[in-house]
Amino acid sequence: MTQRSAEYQPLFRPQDKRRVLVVEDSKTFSIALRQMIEAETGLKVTSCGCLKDLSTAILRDQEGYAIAVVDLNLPDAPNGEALDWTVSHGIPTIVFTGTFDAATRTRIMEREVFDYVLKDSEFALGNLVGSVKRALTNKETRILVVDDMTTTRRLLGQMLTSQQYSVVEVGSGADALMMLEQDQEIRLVVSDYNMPDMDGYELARRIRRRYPAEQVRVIGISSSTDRTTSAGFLKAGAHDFISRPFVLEELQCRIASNAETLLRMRLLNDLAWRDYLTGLFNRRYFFERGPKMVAEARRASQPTCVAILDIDHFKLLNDEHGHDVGDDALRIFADHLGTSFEGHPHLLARLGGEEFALLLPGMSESAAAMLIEEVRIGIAGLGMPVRHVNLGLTVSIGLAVMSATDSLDLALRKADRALYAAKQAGRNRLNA
Ligand code: GH3
Ligand code: MG
Repeated sequence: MTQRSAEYQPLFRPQDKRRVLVVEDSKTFSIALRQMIEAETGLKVTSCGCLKDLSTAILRDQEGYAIAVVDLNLPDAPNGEALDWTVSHGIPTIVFTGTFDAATRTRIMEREVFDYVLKDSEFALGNLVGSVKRALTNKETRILVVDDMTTTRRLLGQMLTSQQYSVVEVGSGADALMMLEQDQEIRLVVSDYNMPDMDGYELARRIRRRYPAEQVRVIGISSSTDRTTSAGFLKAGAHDFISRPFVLEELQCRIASNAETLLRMRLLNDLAWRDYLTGLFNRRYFFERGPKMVAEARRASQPTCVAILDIDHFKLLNDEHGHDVGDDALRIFADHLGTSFEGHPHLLARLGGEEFALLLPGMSESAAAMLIEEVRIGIAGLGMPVRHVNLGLTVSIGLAVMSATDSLDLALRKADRALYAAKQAGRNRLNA
């Protein structure tokens, strides 16, 4: 089974500045929605009670609206005009409505809305907030659509794009396997059954052989009326099946439930493998993934370097500014390290406290020393401002190049000895 080299990215992203637009004339609903959405998504809500307010809100918009929640019946817009406004301004929209019939459904569906939620029970608000959260997280799920028929492929791609997913399309099973190799962010494959080079079953089987289910899930689709088609897909390792022509709500729900399972798995992985304070990998992941990266480099006859980075006089910093500032400093320092090594194959982890480990596979000692030295000088120059106070933070680093037989453990001990010498020699320096 292939271990995809893409690392799990943490779900928490830099602060999203966009707002959520709520267009609702009932004050009670509007206030409750604002409170729930702000508490559960962390995004600020702009509330509008009528179409006039909505047009002003759209004109004044600075950061963009991530999603709009729109009531179909407003005092100055009784026929869903507010929905036309948000949709025509390219804002993904969830309809929140008390009236629902076949004609309303058709109207809503024609606008390619993200979702609709009925105000028909005490669960309505919870359902709506759930839908808002999905609209915000769906872009985290990249879906590969596989179908040799361009028109049907495009149509499905478009449906998924309006569901805010990140979508990639290919026209054959072979292209799908190649795309999965190239684009390690793909998590869900939605494949047609009938394709000339390889049918959907075969593709599902090959995907299952190469990737574990927590990395890539497969959903089969077919217009066949033969019910054994769905069974065939499931037997071949697919997780779900959707019949064509699609009932939009069914498609949405099935994709959403698979995407949610993937996100939950990722959250669990994050809990097991990430450090809670900095979001970097933890010691456990470093020793789980590190030896595999070393082995890959050895197979390619390339060297690997290991470094330990330890913040200088961190205890003093805690004593002087308090533990909370110390925590902030660790977060900012970790972010800085993360960005500094982007673009180079590497594995960075917080070993514990103010100590970080760095693995640089395929890099010679001189190249590693040059790269790390640049980072060290950058940190010393920056001084690490936290809460407007320049902490004057510096870092000492021990570097070791791995011999052909060194275990990761041994290489880290060598790096640790070099680090000790760097501290003895006066700190704020790299020692190899
Ligand atoms: P040196 O330059 O020799 O490395 O000295 P130091 O003070 O950095 O190292 P020492 O090992 O003496 O102290 C490390 C301090 O880091 C002690 C501990 O309280 C603090 N620390 C460890 N983990 C955390 C954390 O998660 N948050 C904060 N704020 N402090 C932490
Ligand atoms: Mg220290």
